[in-house]
Amino acid sequence: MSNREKHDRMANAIRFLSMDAVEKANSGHPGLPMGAADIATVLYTRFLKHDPHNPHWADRDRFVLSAGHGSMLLYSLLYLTGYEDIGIEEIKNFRQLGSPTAGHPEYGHAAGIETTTGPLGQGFANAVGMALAERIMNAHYGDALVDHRTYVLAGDGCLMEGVSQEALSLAGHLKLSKLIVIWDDNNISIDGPVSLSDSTDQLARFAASGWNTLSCDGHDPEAIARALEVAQASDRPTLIAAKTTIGFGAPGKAGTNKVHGSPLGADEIAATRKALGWDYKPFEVPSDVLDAWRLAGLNSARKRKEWEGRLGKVDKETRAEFERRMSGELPSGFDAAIADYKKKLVADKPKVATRKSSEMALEVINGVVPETIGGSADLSGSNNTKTSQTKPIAPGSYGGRYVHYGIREHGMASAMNGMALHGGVIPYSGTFLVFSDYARPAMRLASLMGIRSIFVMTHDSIGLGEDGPTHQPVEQLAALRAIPNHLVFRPADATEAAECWQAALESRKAPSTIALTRQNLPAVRTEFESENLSARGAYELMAADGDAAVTIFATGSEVEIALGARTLLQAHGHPTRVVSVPCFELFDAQPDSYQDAVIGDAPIRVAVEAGIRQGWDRFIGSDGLFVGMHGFGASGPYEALYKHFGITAQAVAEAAEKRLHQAAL
Ligand SMILES: Cc1ncc(C[n+]2csc(CCOP(=O)(O)OP(=O)(O)O)c2C)c(N)n1
Repeated sequence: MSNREKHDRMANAIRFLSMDAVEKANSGHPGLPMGAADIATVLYTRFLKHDPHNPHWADRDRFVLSAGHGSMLLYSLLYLTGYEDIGIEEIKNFRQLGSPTAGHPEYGHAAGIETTTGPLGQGFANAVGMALAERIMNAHYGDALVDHRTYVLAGDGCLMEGVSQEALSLAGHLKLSKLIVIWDDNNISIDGPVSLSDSTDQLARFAASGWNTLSCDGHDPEAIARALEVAQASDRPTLIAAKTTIGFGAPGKAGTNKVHGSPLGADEIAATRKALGWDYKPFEVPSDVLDAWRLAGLNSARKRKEWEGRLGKVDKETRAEFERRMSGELPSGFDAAIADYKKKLVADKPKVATRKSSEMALEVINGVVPETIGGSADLSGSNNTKTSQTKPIAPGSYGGRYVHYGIREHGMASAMNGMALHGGVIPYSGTFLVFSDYARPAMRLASLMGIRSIFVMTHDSIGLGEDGPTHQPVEQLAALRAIPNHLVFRPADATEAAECWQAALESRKAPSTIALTRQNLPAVRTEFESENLSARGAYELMAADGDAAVTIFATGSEVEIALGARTLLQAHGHPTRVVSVPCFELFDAQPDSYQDAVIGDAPIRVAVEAGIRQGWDRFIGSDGLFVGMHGFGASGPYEALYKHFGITAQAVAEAAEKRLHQAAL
């Protein structure tokens, strides 16, 4: 059999597994796997450095199927090359409940799925973060331990999404030369030809941002291999436009949108079997083809062993540190450093904005956790994400610890996810809380994947003042709290800021948002507590003098207001307790007995937060009092705004007293 015949049979195995699995599930996307089968076969048999039997090998190449709807392409590859998690039963159970072969690839379902994809463009932007993390780790550990590539298969949809522009311009700027994006250039999307909606010269667009750009016939294995070889030698990231026919091989539907996202149907499948000379039953991969694939799966085993040899030869300390970083464990000195710092804070009682408190905490953290990589979407001075340890990362120079992401919130958040997925680094980066809306699709995916991306969101309320309602978040805290598995922190002072950072870093399976103020706040925690009280989600900050008539719940900058209201109420003979609520999600994770005790049984419950009410009924009940925002903010000095919107100690005390009087009638 000629090499070409062998290649064709191997690629056809992907095509038939994909069309048969989609047919059996009666849903899915056969077009992309059929069209991109030649590209994938060349990549996985001749280029990708991976070891299906040691799938978590740190120095493996990463492959990202950005066009996640073509999930059967990835599942076929994992099965064929011998990944244990995906056997033929899993292929047959495509899209069934509980099967790792979900509708779109989901991180954590099976080894070899490097990220969750489906929302178009995300995978591409994740890959930029993976490629950056690789360079950062390489700068620390050298070629002997870290020297791998990141490959992406992207569709027209990925390239049309706005996030692709942010991702590609960042990658081009940073000269991430080990990033290779293969564009499945088939000119078809769901509505029909791409020409219905787009006429961009993609190669020119990428070239304009400093990419190496190539084109090839995506059905010619040698042409694909040549393009990949050129890409590997590039000093810039590479885009390969691989011309393909969607649904390649299906006589009646190839090249049309009919094959994009629905089963081909029995007749068309039979015709495709005939056209491609595939005389096998559904899900049957002939032994010569399966053997060839399994053999290809062993291609890099030697490289992996050599790498292990090199790892064994580096000094013990470096090796232990490399392994610790890749495992995601925090260094042993972390807790002690936070404890010492908290002691200092209760002595100093700094009156600073929590964005400054966050910077102060980061100064301590970055001193003991060398893998944190900071950044900002062009708001470094406002987000306070820079510390003395975080020198900038620059094109071709990756030894620093700070990424100037530019004004690219979405690309930033998605790249951070890629960095977290890559491992060895812990990404944190910031923008204004109101612009979390621009980053939200990636923040949601971080939650779905359960990864440790830490989003620093400053200017967290009307407290930012004069920039006005375009910049004043109102619904963003509630909106972020609505994302499952997302820790939303809003610390009240420097001690809580340190505790929230500690909890965020310790949260290995959920991302965090840390919402921080622009305005100064007094220290509300004045006694040293070794326990991380903020990690309880909510705790009694100040007890009532006597049986509580009122409980006031507050977060962040409004804790000061709650304490002021408590003073007023107590002066009027109403014992009042104050509960600080730095994180709803962590509170919900506490035992019922703890939650009941914190919520308490005071007859009047009030919540104060300079945002909308949504979510607060869980603390105050539907008949509770809420002092906060009921619409958009306004431009003005922040003290005037708090008065204007009625978020003051006076207003809280008056509302509670009114209720107390009503109750007494
Ligand atoms: C953000 C986002 N918007 C919309 C979709 C729905 N969608 C899935 S595939 C697709 C068309 C993609 O076209 P292309 O990338 O060319 O894939 P192909 O048709 O070649 O399979 C769309 C609109 C999505 N998955 N993600």
